[in-house]
Amino acid sequence: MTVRPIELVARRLAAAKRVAVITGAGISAESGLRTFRGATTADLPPDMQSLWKEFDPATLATPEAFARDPAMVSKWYDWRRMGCLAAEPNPGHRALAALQRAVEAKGGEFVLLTQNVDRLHQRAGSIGVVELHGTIMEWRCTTSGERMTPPESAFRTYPPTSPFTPGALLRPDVVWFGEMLPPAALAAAASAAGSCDVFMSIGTSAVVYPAAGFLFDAKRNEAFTIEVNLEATPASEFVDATLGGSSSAVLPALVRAAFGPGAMA
Ligand code: BJW
Repeated sequence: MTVRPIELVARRLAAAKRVAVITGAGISAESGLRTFRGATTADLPPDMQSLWKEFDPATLATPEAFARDPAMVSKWYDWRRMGCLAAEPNPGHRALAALQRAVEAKGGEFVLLTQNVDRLHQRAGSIGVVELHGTIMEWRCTTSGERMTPPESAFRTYPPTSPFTPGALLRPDVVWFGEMLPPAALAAAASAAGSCDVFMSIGTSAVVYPAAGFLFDAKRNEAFTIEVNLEATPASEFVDATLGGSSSAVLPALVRAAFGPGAMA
């Protein structure tokens, strides 16, 4: 009898003592948040249309873009922050929180690494999430580095000024291209990738480093590697199992197959 990939993966997950997961923008797509690559402009408000027509989102995620036009970049990030606040976690986020509970309930270790800045994993119940690219929910002073959580309404002016240092600005506490990832997050990710039995890569195009490299580190350490995505990525040919489809459908089915229907309750 042929074992379907989901059953094979479920068996591996159920047997694993240490599980590490990395997520990308795809897991939040069904919460209504846009991914970085392959985006369309149809659902954008009129004052943001030109931004997206003129720029690839990835080209706005640089310190150079912020230095050149802090008003435009901070407005774009604040618009995205409003979108994150309005979004709700979807069944994919909830399934990973359930997976963490199931693994930890049997004495195992679970680490969730995310490239996402939206905090939807935490709102779905995941604990100890490692934010590799920071979070849009906090902003920091461009001079002192002090952080704050802005109110749940848009800033009144762009760029927002820092309450910490006269004359300084606030910027989102995210990691832009060319910037270092938070050292503690990097260390946690390296440790998880180096010690897990199962490593899952979910909803990421697997092109941005160093995040994309953790799957290969895990594979070198003989972890069983799994990809969940709508499309093939540069990682696809290297993983041990591919679960094609939307993370909001695949992940709940996987958690039920591994730990029983009650695991998603
Ligand atoms: C679904 C789905 C559904 C849709 N279900 N799936 C080694 C080689 C080459 C270059 C480098 C390297 N090491 C470092 C670099 C440079 C650079 C880099 O990686 N460049 C490459 C792009 C070429 N990396 C960096 O600069 C990093 N810093 C660093 O390395 O510091 C040291 C250093 C300093 C100076 C010089 C050199 C080194 C920092 C990277 C920071 C990335 N920041 C961003 C923005 C964060 C803030 C923000 O949110 O705006 O992070 S860019 C953007 O891409 C964002 C994301 O986290 C990241 C990854 O994107 P992700 O999550 O994969 O999303 P998408 O849109 O790409 O893919 C979505 C996927 O979901 C698709 O596959 C869909 O099919 C799928 N999907 N719906 C399942 N329902």
